[in-house]
Amino acid sequence: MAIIITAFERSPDGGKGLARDTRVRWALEEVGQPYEVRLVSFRAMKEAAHLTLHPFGQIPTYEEGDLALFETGAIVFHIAERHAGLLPKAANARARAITWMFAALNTVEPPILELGTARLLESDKPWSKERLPLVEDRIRDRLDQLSRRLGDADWLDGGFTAGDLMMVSVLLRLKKSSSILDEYPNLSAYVARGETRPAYKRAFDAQLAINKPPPG
Ligand SMILES: N[C@@H](CCC(=O)N[C@@H](CS)C(=O)NCC(=O)O)C(=O)O
Repeated sequence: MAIIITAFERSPDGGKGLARDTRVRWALEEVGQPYEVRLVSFRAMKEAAHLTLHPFGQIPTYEEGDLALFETGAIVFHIAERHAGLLPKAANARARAITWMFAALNTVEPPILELGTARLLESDKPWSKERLPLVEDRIRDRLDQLSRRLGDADWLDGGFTAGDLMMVSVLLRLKKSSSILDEYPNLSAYVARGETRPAYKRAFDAQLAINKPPPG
């Protein structure tokens, strides 16, 4: 059954791979599943047809036959459950990999997203300059802990899993927007390891092909 995902017709990041369809593409590439992409404009995302797929009017969505999903955590988990390659077979290792997916989305991503909000939406506020270092320190708190846990391992728990896919995806936003990640050489190397995976490269190139600015 054909898999169809949605992505921005024109991503605000101009193809840096930060739009969340990239992590879904990456998961599909890791498990070798072909997929189609339906591009949506910002306006179409808020219209009824898209809202039936995604109640919050966002991308990405995932359709497969009569199944429609939203939320990248749920989508990547679904892909990982259905196809070999992203979750270990052993029950406990599998549960731990899923735990890392949640940790990426619920514990590490929020302070990173907060930095974007602080910079983009609050920079004109009189308190913005004072608040920014606090927001950055909340990211450091999480990265200190993550860095300690990763240590000198390649991946968070044995071999590469959907937990790493999600964690690397989350950290990539930081790499492309701040120098904080550079303070953690093992996390920088971890992200670079993710980026060099052939499946990530294919996912990145596919989204770039849509968003590349026209020459000249
Ligand atoms: N928690 C959601 C977040 C989805 C999300 O924020 N999507 C962004 C693109 S990466 C979006 O559609 N932004 C446009 C909007 O919210 O209007 C997920 O992980 O899928």
